[in-house]
Amino acid sequence: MALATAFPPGFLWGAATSAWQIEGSPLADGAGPSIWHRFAHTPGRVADGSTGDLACDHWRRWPEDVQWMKRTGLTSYRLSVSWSRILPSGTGPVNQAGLDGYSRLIDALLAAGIAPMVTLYHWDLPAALDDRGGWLNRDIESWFADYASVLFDALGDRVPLWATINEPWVIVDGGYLHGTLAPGHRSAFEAPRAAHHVLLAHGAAVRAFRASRAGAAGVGKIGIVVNLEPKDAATDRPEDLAATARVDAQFNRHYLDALFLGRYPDELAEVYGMGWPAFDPADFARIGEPMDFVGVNYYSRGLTVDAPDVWPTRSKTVKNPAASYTDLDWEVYPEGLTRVLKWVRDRYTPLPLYVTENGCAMPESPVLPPGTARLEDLERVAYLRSHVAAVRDALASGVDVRGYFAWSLLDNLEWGHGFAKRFGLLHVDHATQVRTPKASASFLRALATTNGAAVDDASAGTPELPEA
Ligand code: IFM
Repeated sequence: MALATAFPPGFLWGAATSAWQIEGSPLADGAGPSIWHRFAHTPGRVADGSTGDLACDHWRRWPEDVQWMKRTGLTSYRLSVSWSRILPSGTGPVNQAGLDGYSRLIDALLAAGIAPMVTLYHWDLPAALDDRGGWLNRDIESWFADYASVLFDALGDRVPLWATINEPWVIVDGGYLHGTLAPGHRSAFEAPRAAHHVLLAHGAAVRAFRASRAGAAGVGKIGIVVNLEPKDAATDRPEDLAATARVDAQFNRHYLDALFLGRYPDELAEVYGMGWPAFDPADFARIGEPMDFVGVNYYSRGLTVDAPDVWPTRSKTVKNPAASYTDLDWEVYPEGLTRVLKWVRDRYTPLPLYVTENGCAMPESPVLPPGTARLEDLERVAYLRSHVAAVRDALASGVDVRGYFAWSLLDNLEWGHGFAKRFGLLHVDHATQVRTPKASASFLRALATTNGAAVDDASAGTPELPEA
């Protein structure tokens, strides 16, 4: 007898990845270097000295990886395209070999019954554009729209879901405010300008989509992906409440307020001080170009206290002694996912939402004992189960959620942390490139094959994956 499910028909069960984190071969087939190629080759920038030169070797092993997706039962797969594979200099001539690589992958996904969601930008800006100012140059609004148009023209007939930008907060906070991610700048003057240009570029890509053949014909949908995290004050001291409002503005509201309310939160002037510019009010109409869905990446929450010495938000996250934490020291807090989904609906928009990333890094060995057929990552299964239940709670309160994507298909390059932090449904031995399924892959398969009913089935995740 089929189990009852609370998930609507057609709900997508997927996994997500990004180009730089898995592809490897960054300069193959005519590609130009990206800022991540440069950054990772700069000594001291990536914790364990890892580069994307091999990563998960997905650029060459994609047929095998599609087989793994099939075995995992995915109904959708979220990938990103590397801009400098398509336009090696960021603008100008198209590199057909790069385009062909993604085109083949999309055909293989469709043949396997897996709907692709394609992200246009997941942090790997062409290095040539960084040389022209990168996200600090307002011309990036048209550079990005031109790049997006190449993809819409080439792939638009086959891609049902497009995401313009992945996680604007990370692009800005890591890349331009704290310098922990490429291109590694640290400036309260640059960060708000980079953020504004990211948002303008998003709006321009949405307009380019509507003007494209596929977009004009109503083929495919387009949205943005934001990372959200409830910020909760650790106490009710007025200082902690004010600090929480500042960091909530800087993390959560900065981008969605601009996209849906046509303004920036007041607290940002306080956070960025002298760095905060006067923006042209007319820009908000360009930013707020109507889109079709919002993607929400959710991992954790931030329990917040006032911290006068912490630049520039004067706030910091503290530990919850009652909670468990992942290998990245992120609090496991599933109810936060229900909260952010409801919050987006209540504060911003009734548009369909997708959980475009959710998952956890857990301490797992880089090398498995010989003969290991499967890794029993039961903590990850518990994490995914509780978060899928949180999505069900959001659905029960009327939020229009259309899909859930686990981060990530493969153990991959976790940016500045290198290979040390493992998020995969499949274990990857980075010396041999052997993929070994984890129990979480079986759990995702159970979710996909029961349309979510397996969330209540304690044995889901036990069976081995079937052969392809
Ligand atoms: O690995 C990242 C991904 O690239 C973007 N979202 C968060 C993930 C885990 O840190």
